[in-house]
Amino acid sequence: MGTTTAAGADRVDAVVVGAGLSGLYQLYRLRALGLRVAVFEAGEDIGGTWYWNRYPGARCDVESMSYSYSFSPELDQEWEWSERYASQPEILRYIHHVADRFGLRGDVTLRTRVTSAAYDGTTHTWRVSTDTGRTVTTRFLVLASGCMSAPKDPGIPGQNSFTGEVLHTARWPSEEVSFTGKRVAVIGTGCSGVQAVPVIAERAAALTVFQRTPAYALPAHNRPLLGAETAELKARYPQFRQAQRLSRGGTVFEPPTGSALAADEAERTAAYEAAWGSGLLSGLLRTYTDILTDEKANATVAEFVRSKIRSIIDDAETAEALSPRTFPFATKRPCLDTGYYAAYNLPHVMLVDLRATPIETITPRGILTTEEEHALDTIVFATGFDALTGSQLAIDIVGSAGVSLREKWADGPRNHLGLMSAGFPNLFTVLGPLSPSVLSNIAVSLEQQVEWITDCIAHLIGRGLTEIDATPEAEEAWGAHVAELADRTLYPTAESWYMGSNVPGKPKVFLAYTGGLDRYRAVCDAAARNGYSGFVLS
Ligand code: N01
Repeated sequence: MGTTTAAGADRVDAVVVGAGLSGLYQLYRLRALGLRVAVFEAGEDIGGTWYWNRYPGARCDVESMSYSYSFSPELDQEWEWSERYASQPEILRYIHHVADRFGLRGDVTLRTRVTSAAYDGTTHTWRVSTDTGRTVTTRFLVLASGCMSAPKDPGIPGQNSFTGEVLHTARWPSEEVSFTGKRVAVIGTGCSGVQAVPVIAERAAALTVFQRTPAYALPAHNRPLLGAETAELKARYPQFRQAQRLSRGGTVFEPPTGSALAADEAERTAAYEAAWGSGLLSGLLRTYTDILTDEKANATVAEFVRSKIRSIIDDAETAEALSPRTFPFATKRPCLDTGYYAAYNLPHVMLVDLRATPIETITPRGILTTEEEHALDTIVFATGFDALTGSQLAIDIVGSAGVSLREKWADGPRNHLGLMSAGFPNLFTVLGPLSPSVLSNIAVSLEQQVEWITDCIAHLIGRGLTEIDATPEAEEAWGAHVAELADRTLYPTAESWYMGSNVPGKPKVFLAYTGGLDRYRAVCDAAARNGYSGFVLS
């Protein structure tokens, strides 16, 4: 028998998986349609990415006044960001504020992981099951389970044998972790490792960083925000938000017009210096049109970053080991750092280059490389995620023909517009594969997708329809289009999580839409305007 609150009901109109930024906004929108919505969240609290990734130094790499919801002008005016780039605790406070302000918590069930979902074609409903034994029947199912939320198994021999403390940046405990007097290892030098290293270095007795592939890390130039500048932006927030929505990546900037190769060296260096000084993650990418499409143009930026690394690091051998040379600039996501390279000048911070001396095994006492055993008290895994598809495939989802999503996506994700996969009616994804998601300011992307999904559901309800499904033809065409656009760039040349290369056995497919959020929005809007072309409604 049904109950009155959606959180405890066994029959609802919509189930949303995940109570991060996407899931909470989806809840807000669907509730505004008058639907009964149940949100399931695996964490002990809301916040998603910003709940789980509470490692020291965790901070957003998009400016705080851009990386926030835009749907409420009142919220925009009342919330005060304290820093140019918000720290994890501040973003989590913001998410809590939003949940309270809009009364969202009541429909969220915490500590509950969705484990399976099966579609019943006779009743046009999903039967959703959780690890707490709940089963809920729903017409609509929205996966807002995150694009970087399934931590990757580091897959290092002996990793469970270590007797000291083991931490993962993406599963950081909520209680204080003390590094005082400890010998600490960080494995992994992607954005998480790059942010954590300088902060752990301040606290630990000794820090050893185990690096397999060096990253391109750019200075954040983070600083407190001045009241006058937030007031100035707030005065024109509506226009700013609109410009974000219409922009290519969800941040506002003047697009470049010229080729890096058409500029002479002095001109290029001046442009790169200005970009380096801007503290923007995409500053260098915005200098010229061909940084991501032309190897030679890209090489000029890559060498510029390496020259910066050499200028910061005292020891030439360490500087060289930290210099990325195996993939073009930005084909793996660059990192925004505060004091990362300078940390290696500290006497108690050491770099182990795993290309030269790979890890043989983790032992009860520490980490054994081909060269030596490093005795340790704490190991921090900053080894990344099974990105974009991981959180969806962690759920056993079975569609209308009895085929599972895992079977269907065995050779890579297939969907239309990154939103729906054929054979899985009424199942929508926010920030999923083959959408702009990770290549954009996700705060803007998620609003666009949530709003499209909400409008679609309203359209169905308004016309007394019960089902929407992507057509196999549209899905085929979308997959080919996404791949074709990616192939025009340098992205597929790198072994990256964008390509699924970081997870053994994962199909190597470029997982994001490179055409830009502006173009993507136009395609999605056109599909809706044309009566949801590429979809079958019944
Ligand atoms: O993960 P990563 P991340 N032995 O996959 C290494 C977002 N993010 O958590 O490159 C040894 O980038 C691996 O080496 P390699 C952002 O989108 C944003 O750091 O595979 N090393 C690599 O160095 C980012 O891109 C922020 O050779 C192993 C590292 O671990 C994404 O999340 C902050 C290994 C993993 O890097 C992922 O970042 C943090 C092994 N067995 C994250 N396995 C912001 O600033 C893996 N590695 C907002």
